[in-house]
Amino acid sequence: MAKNKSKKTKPKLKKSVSKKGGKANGVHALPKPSSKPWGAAGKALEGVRILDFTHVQSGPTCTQLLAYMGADVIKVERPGVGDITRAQLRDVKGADSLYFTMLNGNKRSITIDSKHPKGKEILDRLIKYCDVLVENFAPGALDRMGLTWAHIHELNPRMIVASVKGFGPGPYEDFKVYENVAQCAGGSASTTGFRDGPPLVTGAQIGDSGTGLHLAFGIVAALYQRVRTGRGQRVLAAMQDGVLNLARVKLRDQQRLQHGPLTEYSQYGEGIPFGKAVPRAGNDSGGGQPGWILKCKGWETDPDAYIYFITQAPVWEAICDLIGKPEWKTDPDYAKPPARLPRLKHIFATIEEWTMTKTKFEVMEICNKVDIPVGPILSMKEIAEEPSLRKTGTVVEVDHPTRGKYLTVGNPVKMSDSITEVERSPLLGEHTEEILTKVLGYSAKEVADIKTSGAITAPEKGRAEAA
Ligand code: CAO
Repeated sequence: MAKNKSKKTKPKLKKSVSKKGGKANGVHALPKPSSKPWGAAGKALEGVRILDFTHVQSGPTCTQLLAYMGADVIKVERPGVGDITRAQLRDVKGADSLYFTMLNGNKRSITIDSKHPKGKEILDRLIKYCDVLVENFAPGALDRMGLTWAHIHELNPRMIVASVKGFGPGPYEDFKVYENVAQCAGGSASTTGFRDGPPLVTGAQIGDSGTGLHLAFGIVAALYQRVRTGRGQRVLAAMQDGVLNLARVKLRDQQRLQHGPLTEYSQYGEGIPFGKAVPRAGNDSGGGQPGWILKCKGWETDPDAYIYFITQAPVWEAICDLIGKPEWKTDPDYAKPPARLPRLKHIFATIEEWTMTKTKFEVMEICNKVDIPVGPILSMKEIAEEPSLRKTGTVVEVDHPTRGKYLTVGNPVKMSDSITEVERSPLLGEHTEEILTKVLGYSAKEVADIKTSGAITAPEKGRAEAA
């Protein structure tokens, strides 16, 4: 699956809409179905050029996905420094961190000082060349660089300007935001954790990567709309909004609470009254099928020897047989879902007596044979070593010139006619000259002048070279 970075040259943009085989205007104006073999008709976003002004995690997640889909992503980084994550959580001395490499695959890197007059000129050329500018700077930073919407739209009315911000318009719009701030402000933290403990943040980066996903969706939709309108637009994904979208079942429960207790929450069965807001529900299932995390064989020494067990109503009888409680199939206290709700704690404790006699994989095997949905708690070590994830390209090993081999997450979306080939992340400024000459058409002499101007090199280096 992994592929070495190949030099990309300026792609010829094909007409997005053809009159052949459809109406002249609108979404039906499609070309005839391709007769090329599946996967040989180019990638989904081939020809789309992204000016990637993102850093840290949320924005880079978005642009990496677009790159996986075939877009040409040109990442602009500050000379000498680059994306701050290149040096954060470093595990190999002198090499780009995994934080950076795992979020910036399939991209090209150009260094530009966006506040340098020559740097601004290069950026203006890139704006004219690209289809989408993606950024996740602090509120106002893009404007302070002179890259206002008015400026961009005047240079390139077709350009889509896509931003991640912490909050949407309102009292907090000027605030800087990181992952956990968004998890807290988006309703996730207040509804995660155990009832008698403090709010918890989750390991899954729903604020950063989750919002990057939302933004990618917005960009693709804007590209599609542009086919009809011919003009770009601004796309905003606020991290608070993205987290809330992912936590929408809890807003559902907030409204249900006005009509009575949440009977599927285990606190109902325990006779603990509900307050005014949705409580933390531990490992209760978020849906209508009660579930809980149960110990499996080896739990005393292995922190991940657990399984998520769902007591889905249609397979209740199979569960009773498995755990040696066939009498529960007809017992009025257990036979029907509403009768079970006040007894969930006891039910799961009983199921756990059975799961503790098996490994999580044995439980998975036995339960799935009779259609009982269960989820083994997989450690990251197990996931990294899982052959099926390697086979599908979800976990990919890539080679990097300074850090060597590393694992990354490939495209989680699999498409039958757009096959992702995962490439390593670029070194800082690796493609600066290539982009200046082949993409923007600067001559060798102009590139030499740009180099000494300090617009693409770190200040000290620029001065030294100029001297
Ligand atoms: N050349 C010159 N200057 C550059 C540059 C370049 N190529 N790239 C960035 N800069 C400058 C910016 O212009 C900005 O300068 P000013 O403050 O003078 O305008 C400066 O670098 C810092 O940018 P920033 O404020 O965005 O960065 P920060 O580290 O202070 O804040 C973050 C980081 C993430 C909190 C903030 O960018 C933010 O809130 N972003 C939006 C929400 C978001 O995406 N959060 C998720 C981050 S992942 O956890």
